[in-house]
Amino acid sequence: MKKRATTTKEFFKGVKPIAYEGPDSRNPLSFKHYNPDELVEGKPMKEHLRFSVVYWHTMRGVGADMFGMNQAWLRPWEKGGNEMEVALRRVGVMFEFCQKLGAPFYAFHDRDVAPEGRTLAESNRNLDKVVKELKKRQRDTGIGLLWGTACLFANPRFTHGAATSPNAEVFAYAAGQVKKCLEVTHELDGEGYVFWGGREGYSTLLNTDMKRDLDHLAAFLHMAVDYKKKIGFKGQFYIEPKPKEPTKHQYDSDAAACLNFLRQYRLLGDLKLNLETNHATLAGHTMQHELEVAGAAGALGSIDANTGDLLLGWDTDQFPTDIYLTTQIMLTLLKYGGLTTGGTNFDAKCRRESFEPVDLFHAHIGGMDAFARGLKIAAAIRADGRLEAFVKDRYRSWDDGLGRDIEKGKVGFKELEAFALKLGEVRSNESGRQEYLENLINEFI
Ligand code: XLS
Ligand code: NI
Ligand code: NI
Repeated sequence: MKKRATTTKEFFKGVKPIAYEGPDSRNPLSFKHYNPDELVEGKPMKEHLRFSVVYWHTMRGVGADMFGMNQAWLRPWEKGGNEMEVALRRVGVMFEFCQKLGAPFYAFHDRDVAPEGRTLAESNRNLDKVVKELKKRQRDTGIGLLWGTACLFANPRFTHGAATSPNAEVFAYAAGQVKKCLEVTHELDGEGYVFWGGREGYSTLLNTDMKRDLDHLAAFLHMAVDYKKKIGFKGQFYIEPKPKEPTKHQYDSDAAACLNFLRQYRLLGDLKLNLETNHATLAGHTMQHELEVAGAAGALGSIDANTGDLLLGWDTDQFPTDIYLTTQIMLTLLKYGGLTTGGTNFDAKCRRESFEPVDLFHAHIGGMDAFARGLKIAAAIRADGRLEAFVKDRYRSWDDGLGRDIEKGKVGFKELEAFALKLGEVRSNESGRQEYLENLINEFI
């Protein structure tokens, strides 16, 4: 049998597989806290965290910003050959990176992995060629696809949105693109599929029929759900909230808005939420708030791990290094049973100034260590039990008597008025002890 010769060129020379060396190590290319097989609450860290590397920033980032739309970096592996040749070469780079990092998953947009052609048919053909290579590398390395998604925001045809474009032809084009991307995600055994409404919103209400836009967006998602069933794709669907940027307002503005939309259009059973820290803060919330909103609705699916900058007002997509943030995230994730189909997806990019390939390793290692610490700290807080006990005790008036009767729906306004009249005045209100609790958390950090 003739064996196909595989190119095993090494792109990150000088970087060995990143190993756990413990907190005393001074090696920047090692984990100080992320120890994949270490058990936390009886489960290996790697299964709690399910790290994922994104194609768009890590492979396709060029260091561009609003005042430098030009390509600030040209990675060594991007040099030489036509677009398709580079796309195929890049697959090897991506898998080498994930393998050396020890990331079990990756994620992509269709247009990150393969160049867009002159027609949808040509784009599909390009995609098929790269998918073959992706599939092969997945098989060779055991690295899996966390989720796929379609880029429905970069090409000028999507200037007015995709599913919410005022032009039905654009809707059709987007549907064709998502159909293909679902097939490809299925082919690659993706664990999920994400809908991020890049331009599904408006820049001015003067030219917008909001009701119609929302109906169209729901119709689009229903078609996707139908098609998913048709092809037998079992991955989880997610919707990713973001309030603005690139548009002034995006319909999927935050977790609560998404849940309301999904509920109104009877889609709640089919989609969970993929929550991103920088989107939460753009919406005026904390990431933990968004996770709690989703968790309470049984819709907590996956996270895009990054962070914004307090002094910059846009989606800067920085790598998360703040232990307080990762602790809060892990506290809520553990409370709701942890990640199952979802993962900790680094939708994050190096700063324009950090232009060397090795910076990609520093960035991901830092993010993984920050989450590992957050996980361990959250587990320690839970094992200690004081925080949970405090909250439970704060609500104790609901555990029996009056409170239990209210929760059970046994009493109405009439009975409660009678109770209040007899009571005269509420007997005691207790301190919320915010400062005490903040100190308590700091005991563990
Ligand atoms: C952009 C989004 C995007 C999605 C995938 O702000 O975070 O990267 O995660 O389309
Ligand atoms: Ni994202
Ligand atoms: Ni984002």
